[in-house]
Amino acid sequence: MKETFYITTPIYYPSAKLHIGHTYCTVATDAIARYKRLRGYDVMFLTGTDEHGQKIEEKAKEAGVTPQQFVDEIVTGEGGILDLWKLMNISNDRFIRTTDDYHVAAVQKIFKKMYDNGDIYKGAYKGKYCTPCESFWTESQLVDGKCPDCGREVHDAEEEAYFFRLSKYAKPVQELLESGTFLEPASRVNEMINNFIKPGLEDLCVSRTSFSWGVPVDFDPGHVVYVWVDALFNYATAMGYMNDRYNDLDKYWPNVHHIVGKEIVRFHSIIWPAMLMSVGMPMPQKVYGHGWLVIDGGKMSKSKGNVVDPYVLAEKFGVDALRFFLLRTFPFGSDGNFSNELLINTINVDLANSLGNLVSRTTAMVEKYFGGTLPADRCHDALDDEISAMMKECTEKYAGFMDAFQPHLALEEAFRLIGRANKYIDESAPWVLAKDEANRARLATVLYTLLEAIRSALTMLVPFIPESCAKAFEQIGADAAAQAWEKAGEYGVLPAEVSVHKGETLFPRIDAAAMLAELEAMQEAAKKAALPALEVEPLTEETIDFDTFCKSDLRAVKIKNCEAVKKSDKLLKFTLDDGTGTDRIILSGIHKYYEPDQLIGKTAVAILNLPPRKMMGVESNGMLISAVHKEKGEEKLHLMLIDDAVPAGAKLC
Ligand code: ME8
Repeated sequence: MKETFYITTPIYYPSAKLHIGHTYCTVATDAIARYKRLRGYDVMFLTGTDEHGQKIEEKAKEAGVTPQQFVDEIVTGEGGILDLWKLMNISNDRFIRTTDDYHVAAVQKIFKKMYDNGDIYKGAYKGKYCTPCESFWTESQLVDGKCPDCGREVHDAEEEAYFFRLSKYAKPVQELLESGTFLEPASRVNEMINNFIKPGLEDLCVSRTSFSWGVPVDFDPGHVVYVWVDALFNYATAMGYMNDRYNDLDKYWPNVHHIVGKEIVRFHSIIWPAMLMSVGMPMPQKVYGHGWLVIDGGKMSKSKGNVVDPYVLAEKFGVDALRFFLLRTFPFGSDGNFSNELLINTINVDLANSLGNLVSRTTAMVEKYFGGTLPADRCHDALDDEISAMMKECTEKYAGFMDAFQPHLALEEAFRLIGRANKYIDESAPWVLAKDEANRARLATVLYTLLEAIRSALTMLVPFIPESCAKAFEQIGADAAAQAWEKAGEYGVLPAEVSVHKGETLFPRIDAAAMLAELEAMQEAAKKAALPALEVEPLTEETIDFDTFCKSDLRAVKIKNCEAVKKSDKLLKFTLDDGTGTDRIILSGIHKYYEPDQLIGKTAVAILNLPPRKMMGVESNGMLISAVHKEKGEEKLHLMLIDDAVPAGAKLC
């Protein structure tokens, strides 16, 4: 029987569309799951969505739909989370939604079980609550008076609530954290112990009465289960814990590995083990806390105008290139600074130049010198032995890194081999060998060695760029048997008379300047789209008395003439009939909105008793009244024009 390997991503909040940072975790987990399948494991890869909680309830209200409708749209709607994972070629075996009936019923049973065994009790909660994070905090946990997780404002909250005896589990959880490799990277262990366990674990508030979008506590109507209790148990209910929908718990549970972002390590490495201890479940094998993708050191967001939409990036660069970039560039345990320049550079250097060129040069030479099929004659030398030794060494090291959840280091091994193979082309100079018939066996050997090195590298790259590898395997003539992991480090696997099939360019080189300009234009458009459609200035709160208002001499004026002021691109000079019989000159900075001819003959409104003001050498005596507002951030202006039946000089009051 195959050994099992169970791996999970966090289940995502469908409170908004996902950005490229969310994609990072799922792509990494996918690469590890694919690698384990390649190694022959019986893999269970679970992902899903975490659909309850106050934030979702509020967002649904704002959108004027029910919470269920709201989450359905983001999870299953067009361009939603399910579509995104399909697009990104995510190979999950199961998908759980916490609104699934079987999960809801199971969470009720789990809650009751912990209540019955005395680990959940009723009390009253007073504390600081962070709505976006749905977390209560104590005063001492706040950072500068704000939520320690997200840095946002918290507010006082009090409610009757159920509590989980987290304090009871402080010692066994600390022992678990200190033993072996339950939590990685190791730096996160000290963080958890020093920041959370040593200051003293307090019991955890595990029910809410202030909103209703959650799993109801069935023995106490009005209470809903705290979203994190509901969410964490997804990993078990999706395997059949406390339900009949699935029956895989015994098979997969002992080998469960949780991949999570750093900000939710606390939930997974302290609260989760404590609750599992309470219900008598074995501990997971591992929690791995990866870093964050940031932009200029800060969080990603659409309002910053960043193109962080994975749909856009996948369309521009290709799914495989995007998957590759995420895992090649950033050490998995640390934060990484995302930028479009880095993305383009990684694709050009690693995929277009190193890998793409190696495949296209090699297959082109097999076609050019041998019509596409190598002859069986061989003539080996020490360089071939070096490549073959490296295939073995790199694949072994790669496996060690993948097993340790270090995809960036594993990829380094694949590219060490690719780099060596490119150098081997220059050292062997096939184009020189091709000049002499006597070198035919040596030339065939050089090309065969190259095909073997490519095959070995592709086997390592399959979990990261599966579709491109399938095409490249076809191009180098590697059948399914030659793609097996067991053969990855072996030399001599392709048939001696292997045939290549030169195909499309795997990774076209990207014109960095043009692409950056295109992305920048998109960013600007996104920024604009995020601005409010219409903005008017808030009303002035300060009042003025009636007499003060009456001091403003507002009059109807006829526009007799209008012309642009020389050397000014803003100012228009108006000659006005104000009813006195003497022309009045007013300058107005509205040329951006009107051509002079448009306004001649119209009736406008002006305030006349302002002190004279000189602009561009011309004296202005008053001000024309306009209406101003903003549309998508852009200032709009309408000159106040009134009925032409109103005579010049009529007072407005
Ligand atoms: O936390 N870079 O859901 P979520 C890297 N529902 N990873 C990022 C990221 C970024 N910029 N932004 C978010 C939740 N993530 C809970 C999980 S599990 C029982 C419940 C990661 O949608 C984040 O670290 O807010 C987390 O691991 C995942 O995306 C889901 O975040």
